[in-house]
Amino acid sequence: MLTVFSEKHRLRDARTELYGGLLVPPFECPVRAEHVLQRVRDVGLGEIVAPADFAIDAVTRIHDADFIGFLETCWDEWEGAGFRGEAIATCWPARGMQQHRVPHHIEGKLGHYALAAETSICNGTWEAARASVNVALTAQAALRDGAKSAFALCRPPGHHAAADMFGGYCFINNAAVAVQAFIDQGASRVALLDVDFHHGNGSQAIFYDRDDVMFLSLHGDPREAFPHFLGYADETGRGAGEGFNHNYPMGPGTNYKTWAAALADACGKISNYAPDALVISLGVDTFERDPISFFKLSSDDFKRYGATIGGLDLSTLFIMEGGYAVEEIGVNAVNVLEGFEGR
Ligand code: OKP
Ligand code: ZN
Repeated sequence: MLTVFSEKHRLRDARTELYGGLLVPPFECPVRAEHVLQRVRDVGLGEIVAPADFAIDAVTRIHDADFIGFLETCWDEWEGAGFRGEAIATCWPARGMQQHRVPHHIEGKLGHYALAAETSICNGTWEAARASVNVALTAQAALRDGAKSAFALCRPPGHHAAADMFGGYCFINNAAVAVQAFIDQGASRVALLDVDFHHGNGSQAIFYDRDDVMFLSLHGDPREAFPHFLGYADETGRGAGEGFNHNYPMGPGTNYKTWAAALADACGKISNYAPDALVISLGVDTFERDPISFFKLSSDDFKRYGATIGGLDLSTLFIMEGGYAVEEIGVNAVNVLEGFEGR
């Protein structure tokens, strides 16, 4: 399987994450992608290529132009305002306040566009996010050109990013942009299956009203896990999209047996939908030793479920999302790809 990777991911190297009331080194760090790349090499998964440059238009098919403008200039505006740390949102348009007026001051803009406070914006964040979506689009183009599968080794991740919101370590929704590219190239239906530990709130929101994209997510119950305010089982879609959104929230300690049963159910729905392409939001933070998650999958389980996804026999694009047990992230992510290939 082809892997697409950009060294520009290293430009996303924040010093701080707000965690438990402390500013700690971010869980979402550059070495994650390097370990995955090393494992791709070690097992000889296939060719590794750098991304092509895509016009921003593919991104603004999903994201609002003003939000993209904000990401581009946020760091300069923050520095220009005289702040000395990294850019962190500290106030929001909470209940009863104005949701739709975008403030002029960067502090207000951050609150308008952020969904959470853990994700600091620093110099280089925009360039890395831009490269990450180019990775996704390059892998997508390989499928358009006839490849049966491809691996977009994206970093930073994307599935929490909505049309006009960043957070949860995500800025541009790489998977959503790739899904839209398939549709724009003529696909009638695309399935987006999110196996990251966290609910893909951004992806869900982006496609919630649509029947040409089925979104399915297996994740930690939002009552117990980030992003806390979306991802319940009764969120099934809206309008034309009713019945095309499927959430599988699961509780603390969920083991492979339970998780795999949810995956089997999701795969049945994907099969019936008969999509022209399948996009996988591949987070491996379902791992038993992940430092911020509570599922109990072993490294072998990743190979097992890769085979299950392979059994769908669909054109499949893997998009890297989370996974914070950095020593094991390479084995776990590539196990999914090897399982998919029947290795
Ligand atoms: C990004 B991705 C944990 C707080 C978690 C943010 C998690 C973002 C995960 N106590 N805060 O879905 O892997
Ligand atoms: Zn995650």
